[in-house]
Amino acid sequence: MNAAMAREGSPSVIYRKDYQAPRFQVPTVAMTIAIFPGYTRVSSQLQLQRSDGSVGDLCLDGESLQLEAIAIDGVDLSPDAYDYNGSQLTLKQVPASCTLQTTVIIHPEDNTSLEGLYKSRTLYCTQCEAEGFRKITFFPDRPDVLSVFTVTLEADASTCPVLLSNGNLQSTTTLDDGRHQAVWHDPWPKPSYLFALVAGDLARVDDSFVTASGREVALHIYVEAKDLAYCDHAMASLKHSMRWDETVYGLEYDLDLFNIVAVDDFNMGAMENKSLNIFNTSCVLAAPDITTDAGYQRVEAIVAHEYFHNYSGNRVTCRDWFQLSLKEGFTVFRDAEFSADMNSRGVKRVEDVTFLRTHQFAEDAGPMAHPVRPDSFIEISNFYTLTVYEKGAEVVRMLHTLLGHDDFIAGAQLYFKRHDGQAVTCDDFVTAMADASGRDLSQFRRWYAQSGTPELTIEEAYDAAQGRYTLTVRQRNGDYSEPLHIPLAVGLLENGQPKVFDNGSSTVLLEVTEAQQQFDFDNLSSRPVPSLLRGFSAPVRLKAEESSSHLQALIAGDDDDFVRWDAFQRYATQVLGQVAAGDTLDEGFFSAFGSALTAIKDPAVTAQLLALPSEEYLADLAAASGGVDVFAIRNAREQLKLAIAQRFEDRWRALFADLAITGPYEPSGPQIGARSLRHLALDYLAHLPDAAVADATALFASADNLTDRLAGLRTLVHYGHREARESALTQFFNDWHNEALVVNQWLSVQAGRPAAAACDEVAALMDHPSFDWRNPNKVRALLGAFSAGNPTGFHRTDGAGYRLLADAVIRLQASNPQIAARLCSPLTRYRRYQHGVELMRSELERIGNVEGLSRDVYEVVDRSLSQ
Ligand code: B3K
Ligand code: ZN
Repeated sequence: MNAAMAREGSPSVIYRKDYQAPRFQVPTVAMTIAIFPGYTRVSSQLQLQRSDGSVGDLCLDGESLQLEAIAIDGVDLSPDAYDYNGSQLTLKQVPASCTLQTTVIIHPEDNTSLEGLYKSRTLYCTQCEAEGFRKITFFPDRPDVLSVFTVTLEADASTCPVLLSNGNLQSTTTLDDGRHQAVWHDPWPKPSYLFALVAGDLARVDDSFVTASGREVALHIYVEAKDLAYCDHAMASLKHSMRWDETVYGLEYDLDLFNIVAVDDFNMGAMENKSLNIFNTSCVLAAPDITTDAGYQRVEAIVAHEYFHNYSGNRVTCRDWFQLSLKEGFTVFRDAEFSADMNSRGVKRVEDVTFLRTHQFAEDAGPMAHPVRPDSFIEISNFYTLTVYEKGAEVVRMLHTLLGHDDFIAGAQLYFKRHDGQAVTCDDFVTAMADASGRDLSQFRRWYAQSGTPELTIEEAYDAAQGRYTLTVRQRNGDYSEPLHIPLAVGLLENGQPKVFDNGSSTVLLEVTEAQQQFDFDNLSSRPVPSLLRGFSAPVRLKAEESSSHLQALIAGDDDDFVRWDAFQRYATQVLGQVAAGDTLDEGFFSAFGSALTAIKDPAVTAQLLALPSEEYLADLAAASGGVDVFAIRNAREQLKLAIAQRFEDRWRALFADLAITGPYEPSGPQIGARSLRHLALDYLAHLPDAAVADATALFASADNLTDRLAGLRTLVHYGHREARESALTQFFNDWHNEALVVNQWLSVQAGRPAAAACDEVAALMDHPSFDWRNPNKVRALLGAFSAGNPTGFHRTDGAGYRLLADAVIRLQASNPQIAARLCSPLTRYRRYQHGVELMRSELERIGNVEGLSRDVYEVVDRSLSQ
């Protein structure tokens, strides 16, 4: 514990090892939720059954509820029969089987945490995962209590004509005083975190889907009337997801209605509430002028992700929140495979690996490092992390790789069948995989328990006389001594060509299970070049031979998209080192670059190949070897970009001209690929003095879609002179100020300008009428983009960037603790930098000293200061 923060009443730590099964079950719940201006009355009837059949105390969660009435089996309780301390309600001597009735008042209008029932603009909506239901009513608010819910909603009919909850609509009734009521019943038992309601004035898009067995499911997307034209892409994505889950996993939707509702103020992307998914508008609305290419793909992926949760999460849920990756890791794996099937598999894999290596690896090396299945937490909201989601998905992917597709699907089907309607653990998931495949996965389970990124060192040897090639593999797992079970997919290039193995493929799977292990390959007449970790078969840091000849051979001849891309990244990283050291640059790199630039098969692949490693990724590499100097990283990267722009200026110009799309905008693979390479060309050209201003201005002015318009704007703002920058920004805002999602992009482009002055501009934008502290999208677009995506601005040497962020965290920590805690993370990694360490630390201390600091922020700050 950090001394500065140790104080009385510090939030307590919850441990996985302390798990106890619930004492009471709640088979059914009936709730009436009556919404009035300024307050809402919630009456609940819980059917309670004590698991061991005895009489005893009952403890229910309830956060800041105003209790109006409480009764058991219709008899009001006297004040000495219960105790409510503001977060827990304790009832004495409760019968083994009874009905508890409570009535409470809550105030959604004042709920700025966006957890529980709250108001987003004119709309009432809920977010209950993980522990928001306790802000609505008294309940055992834990995922292993599953109940059948019947929900009666009441509200004013003119302001809230739409009343939605989970399951099927049973009845609607007109009441007195212009009010009305709807009754919803969800036949599937579910934990409280999947409860949802929506009340407001919404328009709706209708469609339907016929399941494999011939049932018709009504599909509705609810949005504000002004957004009705923006729902087609989400609807198409939903239907594709439903079909895909039937085809690949044999899973059919299990109700006759599926609703999606879009809300403006939302802490994350979306939420998988049973049959009533609630989405951040940014993850559901799509149209060429308001959505980028990446945005279209994100909508598709998130719609799929939430839909897939209907089985991986809802039908089979988590026993406790330590098991979060059970549903999240698995569902991210499922949505990634869906996106790979819908679009380009190789491109998707490289995108995901880039994201993981840049952000999850950094998390795993920082103060918030934790295993995929954490052992303890103070606030569960802090553990919706890249480790639980993305590394968790990699762990599931490794199972898929080790078992093969058919056995993996058999394992998944066994898991869904065996545990339908249950709340289970990550161990149960692996057991189903082991049982279905007959594989021993006992060592594999360590992936769930050990934090940090494993390091795999591979050495090679060739015995020409025997024709034998040997790979020696060593694994290191930080402080852990027990080796992991690592699938290592390998290929060999013989004379520049991928060798075809006895299995008929150019890949063999090696299973690394020991700290050090050797693998022999025989009958090789010449020394091969190894193609390692094909498809990024395990989430590890790979250390292997990196001579230019090796890298060149892989770039020229390998047939694995990931390995070719990774070889380019390694090569570029080496050359960036040469730039930084003032050494002569490796000509081989430029010739590999030139070849890739002339022989283009798939522009999307080429664009990924020829984009230099990001500053953030380079920072992660530097952190592992002596400390990060963000300015040195940027300088080297900009210099190399200039060199590349100069050498290939003609080619970049030709590409910029040739890749222009003449037809109407489509978010299709070929168009997205062409645009991404074209924008890369513009980005390189922008490094030539003033050369790209005309191109960027023309692109900005003539664009018929946001992707092009934003590429033009970003180039002008990041590389143009002041006049060009300001006039483009003014025009963009004037044209799009009515589209909130587009304004977010406008904020992000400015927050990302790589200059010390960006800090002052961000400060000024916080006072701009379009900025809104209550709206997480705005906070992320401005402060998130600045602190996590603009190293030059954020790390400016006078510490103003750190101060700005700390001020924002302090301002938000009480009103929206979740967003405040997330916002902190760029400060928490202060130890990895060569500069600014003390400045960052003192800002963290300033946050830590705030009186009554929220649990969320406390945990993040305390962990970073006491690391
Ligand atoms: N399950 C939700 C995340 C809830 C976050 C709560 N703090 C969205 C998702 O992963 O699908
Ligand atoms: Zn999820």
